Amino acid sequence: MRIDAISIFPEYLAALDLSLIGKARTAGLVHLEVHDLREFTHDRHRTVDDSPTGGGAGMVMKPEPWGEALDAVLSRGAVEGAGEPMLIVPSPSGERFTQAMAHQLAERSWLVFACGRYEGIDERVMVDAESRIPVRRVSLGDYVLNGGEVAVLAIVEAVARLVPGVVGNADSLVEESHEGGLLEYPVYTKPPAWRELAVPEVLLSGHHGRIERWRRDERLRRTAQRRPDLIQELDVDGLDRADIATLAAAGWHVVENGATSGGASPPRFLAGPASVAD
Ligand code: JEE
Repeated sequence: MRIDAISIFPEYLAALDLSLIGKARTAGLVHLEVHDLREFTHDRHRTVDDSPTGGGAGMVMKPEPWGEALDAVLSRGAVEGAGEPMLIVPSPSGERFTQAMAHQLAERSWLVFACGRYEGIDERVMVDAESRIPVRRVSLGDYVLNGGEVAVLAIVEAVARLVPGVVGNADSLVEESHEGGLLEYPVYTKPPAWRELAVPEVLLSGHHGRIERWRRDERLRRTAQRRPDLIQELDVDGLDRADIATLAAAGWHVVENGATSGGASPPRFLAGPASVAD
């Protein structure tokens, strides 16, 4: 996979050379190039921003350096046989970045990231790029960052570890694919007692079936506690009797939707402590 990233803070993206991306890079699995947007300016002050047309607070990134930077990066990658590019533009108003999106991006041979700063990039840059290549505006989450660089660090790390051969332990990716909409179970290592805190007895029992059951119960309890949105999305048909008992103890009960006709079994869903009848 080839990755190009354009930023006015290229040193910010140097962190990608560390972590697992560094290894992926030396192994030739990921080819990363970071570009300084200011190299594509022509004035003495290397200006990349200007006031917002129509008024408003802050500054906006000018389209001309972005247009030239993207033209240069795209023509270079094409010559070097990078395949079909996709432009990713981090934005507070983008679609939410998810693990599902990470998997989609990991399928592509070439990703180009445009890191904005200030109040963002003149919209025409994305519209112009969209006339030639697919463009996705992506948000890390509902909080405000100062620019796109941190989002690029997160997205590249999440995507690159899905590229075959990058993550050392292939088993962890297999395990991740079985996570099925629940949070993780808690993990422990030696020593079995530390600062008067014991590792849960069951994990030392060597009893595989009991360990699996305990871990699943922990996942259900933690998800019920912290992420009711994920419980709401669970497929009730995929739950066993022990799951249903654990969820009931956590305040989530299976409810049958009576308003169904015919012989088909009525749809069932989970109703929680805070679920509002409508
Ligand atoms: C890219 C510039 C800073 C701050 C205006 C008006 C936005 C831009 N999850 C995420 N949060 N923030 C970003 C992100 C922030 C960026 C850029 C991504 C480029 N900035 C910036 C404020 C504003 N605000 C009120 O609503 C919120 C615009 C991001 C990602 N990915």
